Amino acid sequence: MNTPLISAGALLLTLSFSATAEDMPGMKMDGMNMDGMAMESTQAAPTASAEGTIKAIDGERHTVTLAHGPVAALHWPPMTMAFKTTPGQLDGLQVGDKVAFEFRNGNDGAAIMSIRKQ
Ligand SMILES: [Cu+2]
Repeated sequence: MNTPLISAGALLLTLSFSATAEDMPGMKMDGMNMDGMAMESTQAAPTASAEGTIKAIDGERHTVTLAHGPVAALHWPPMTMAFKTTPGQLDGLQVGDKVAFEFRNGNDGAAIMSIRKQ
């Protein structure tokens, strides 16, 4: 009679992992090359969230420039700055959109973890 419970638990774990992977479309899990190491340092940085307005989108460099409000978690004042993105994160978004987003501020810059239109 325990089997259904165990299966449900395993399913929940699987779903959790799937959700995490979807949040980070470009994430490679091998961690053995330079990209993997860079990702790892970014991943270790704390996640912060903020709201802002899209000022520019650079499809070649995969960055989005956001005029964002204060970020209390990082003691940041409001400012305009570029964030790294992964392919697909900006689908459906355009300059002028007001957005809410989460990012990690790693050693090599700030990277968007998730972003959505408000
Ligand atoms: Cu900033």
